Amino acid sequence: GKVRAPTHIISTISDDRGEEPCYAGVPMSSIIEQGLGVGDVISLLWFKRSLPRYCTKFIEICIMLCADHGPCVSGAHNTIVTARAGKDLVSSLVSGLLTIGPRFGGAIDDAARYFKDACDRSLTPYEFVEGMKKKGIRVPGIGHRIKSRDNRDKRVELLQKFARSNFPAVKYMEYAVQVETYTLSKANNLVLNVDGAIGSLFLDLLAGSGMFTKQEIDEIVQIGYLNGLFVLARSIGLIGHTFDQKRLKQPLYRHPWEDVLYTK
Ligand code: Q5B
Repeated sequence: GKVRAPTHIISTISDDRGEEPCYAGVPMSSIIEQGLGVGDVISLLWFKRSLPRYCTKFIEICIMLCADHGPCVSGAHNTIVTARAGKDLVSSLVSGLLTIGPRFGGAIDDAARYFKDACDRSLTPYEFVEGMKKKGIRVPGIGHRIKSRDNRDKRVELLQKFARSNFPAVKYMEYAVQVETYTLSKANNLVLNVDGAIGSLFLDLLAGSGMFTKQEIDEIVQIGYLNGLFVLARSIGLIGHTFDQKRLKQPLYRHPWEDVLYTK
């Protein structure tokens, strides 16, 4: 009989062996002919299924809203410094991407994990936030350097507005808002930030779309797919910052002495 040589790689998301590439079994021509967008491509390649239009639209809104947030944030700053050091596009991009983590942009997965656990266990916002404090963990998805109660993050409002009009349910988002109400009673800048809004709303997308089993949702949250949204989105801005610095022929960056506290 036929003997199948063992393979070194298993892959389940795409196939380029036929006449045209297929994403999760869907041929490229079908993706183009149906007029699908990047949200659909993400659905196929990350989630291995076609999601309803409101879900793919939500994904696209996340990408658009997180594409950039000015030159002063950690990622853009690193990219600008690297581009000005004469490095190439990929080096400038990855130096910015490497700042994405628990404090900057990479709190989406943890926000989803902690909000899901707390909401599923019916913890009150007080029990949840104070429990986190006892463990010495900052609530992921809460807090911002420049956004506050009086200077709300428009991106969060836009995401919430879209979800309220298009999602079947927004249970996790409402929970995150209750948590925000409690944290705002402690300090003005402890708002629900863009990471927290995406994390909680993606839980609602996963739970409410009827496209995922409970086990699949747990796996997505446990593996941590959602920071990928910020990484992908912010790459657009970081690439833009690289081109901007090159176009402006900016010289090598050196931080001014006056802005360093030299101390023993
Ligand atoms: N406190 C974001 O802190 C920041 C607390 C908290 C409980 C919290 C902080 C934080 C969780 C991680 C998170 C995503 C570091 C942020 C993003 C994308 C971005 C960025 C941009 C873009 C800001 C002052 C006091 C202290 C703290 C307490 C602070 N956060 N307590 N839970 N979550 N959040 N990151 O202002 O008693 O004085 O010791 O880690 O969700 O990254 O635009 O910039 O698009 O690019 O530096 O929007 O909130 O405040 O560190 O001085 O803390 O508040 O314990 O209390 P700050 P700190 P105490 S969105």
